[in-house]
Amino acid sequence: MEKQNKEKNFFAKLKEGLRKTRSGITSRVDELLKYYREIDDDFFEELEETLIIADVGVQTTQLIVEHIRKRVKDEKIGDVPQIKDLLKEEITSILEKGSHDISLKSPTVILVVGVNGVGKTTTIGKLANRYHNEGKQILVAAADTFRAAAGEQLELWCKWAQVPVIRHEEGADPAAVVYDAVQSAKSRKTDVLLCDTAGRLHNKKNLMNELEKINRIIDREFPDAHKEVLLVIDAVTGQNAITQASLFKEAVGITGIALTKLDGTAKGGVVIAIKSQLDIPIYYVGVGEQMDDLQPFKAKEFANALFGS
Ligand SMILES: Nc1nc2c(ncn2[C@@H]2O[C@H](COP(=O)(O)OP(=O)(O)O)[C@@H](O)[C@H]2O)c(=O)[nH]1
Ligand SMILES: [Mg+2]
Repeated sequence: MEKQNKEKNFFAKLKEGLRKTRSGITSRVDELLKYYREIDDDFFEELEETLIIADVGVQTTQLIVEHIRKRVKDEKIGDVPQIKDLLKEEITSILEKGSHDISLKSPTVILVVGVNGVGKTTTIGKLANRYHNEGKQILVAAADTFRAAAGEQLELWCKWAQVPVIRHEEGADPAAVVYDAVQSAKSRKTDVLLCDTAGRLHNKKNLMNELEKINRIIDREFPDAHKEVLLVIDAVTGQNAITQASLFKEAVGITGIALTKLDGTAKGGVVIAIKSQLDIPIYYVGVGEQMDDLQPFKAKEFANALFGS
């Protein structure tokens, strides 16, 4: 019963987090369905426009609309409201394709990367709390040593989550922090080591070199650990997120994505673009600034929250 309540709250929260996107996509689709008497070219054009405005991306929108057009023709669909079901099915199938959960077999190292301000530190705090509550031994490495404030912010989150942090002085070598954290994780029998990193993109080459070095240290010093590289992207940045992902993918090989700030945008359609254009699973979505505002991404649930069911 309690589990059921929790799941219900989860879904309500996701739905609330998607409020702006719902009014961007769903309300506009509903208007279209009311306005049009038949499914013609104008209808499809407006449907396309609606999806592009919600940041589903031109390429992905065309793919979706093409599929719907084909199904309308093949299945002789003439009933306008039925389009909503088709749309939901198409979106669900894109979101479901190749998706899987993060693997947390013990020990696991999660290297968290992404540009400045996307929500890396916040996401680590939320994850540390979630995994700690699941009974796992957690350790966090404060490898964003660029500003002292970054380490302080992380320490605060970890205090709330009641998990230990390895932290060096401001300006220290981030790879040395990770090195220390790995040794400590091995001796403490940590289940999950979460590594925060800096994201200063104005010095792209240095940042990528730094991340590659950290990545190598983890591989060399902790070969028995399962490794995940979690790319954090901010839904508000829209299509730019796709460019960021390609950049990080090349440098450190992303295994999964956490998409934050879905609550802050009407352009949450970017989830669909990301899933369709990058062959990377989405592990988590962020729908607010509080500790429990990070949810595992579930394709069906997400589509339901988007289209209301
Ligand atoms: N509304 C909202 N804000 C978020 C979310 N995730 C992070 N933030 C905010 O984004 C800002 C930057 O986060 P931070 O973790 O410092 O980013 P970092 O530079 O990547 O480490 C902070 O003000 C966070 O509270 C989210 O899912 N929703
Ligand atoms: Mg940070």
